[in-house]
Amino acid sequence: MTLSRRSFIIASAAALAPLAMPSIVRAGDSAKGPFSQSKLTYDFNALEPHIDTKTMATHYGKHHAGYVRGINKAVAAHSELQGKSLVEILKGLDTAPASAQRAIRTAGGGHANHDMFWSIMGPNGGGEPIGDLADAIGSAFGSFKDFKAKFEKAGKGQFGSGWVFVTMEGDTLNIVSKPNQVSPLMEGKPVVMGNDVWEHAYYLKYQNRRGDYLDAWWNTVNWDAVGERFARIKDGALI
Ligand code: MN3
Repeated sequence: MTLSRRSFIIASAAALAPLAMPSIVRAGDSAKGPFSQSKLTYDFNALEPHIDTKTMATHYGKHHAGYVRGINKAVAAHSELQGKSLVEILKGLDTAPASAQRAIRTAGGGHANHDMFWSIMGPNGGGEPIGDLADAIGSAFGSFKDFKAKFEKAGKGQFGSGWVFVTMEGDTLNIVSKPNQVSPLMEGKPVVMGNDVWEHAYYLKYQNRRGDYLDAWWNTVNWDAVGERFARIKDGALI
């Protein structure tokens, strides 16, 4: 085998590796810290057919990894941010050094939003919430069906890139959409759950049909994981 042929095979194997990875995925090249991607607890193909494998691999491995690099770079360049948690950094956006605010708003928000997003999905998703979370959804929105309709409407109505979130405001759940990578944590509001409505989250499979993606996405939601977040938020955690 020639050297170039051998190099080609090695390069090809490396290019395919993300798709063939086992359930625990390494955090990419964000090892310099302080922040790193939470490891996925499922394979890139685990959310098929609702979210396709290639979208998952690119979204986790490229988009999210880029946000982590961006916030780590901002922390390295600003001693005022060092030693703080991501939530503290996001909450302190308005008082952060002016030269760091753009990175916090985009990369910092992007890291928090995506870590939340991966954590509330899974291969056995779908169905309905139970217990306290179901009760809170009922009191805030009337019914689970009404909640879903309102969430999808907010996701569809977000012009351009952004997110739709369920936040906790006082004792009540609320649905808000935000542009780009803005996080409700920047206003001190905890995020119970959320869906990414950037085109990179769905375009390969759904093209311009954001509504179809929003509708299919419910099949990926791990309500146990959302319920755990809700319980932690009720206990006072800002996540
Ligand atoms: Mn995204």
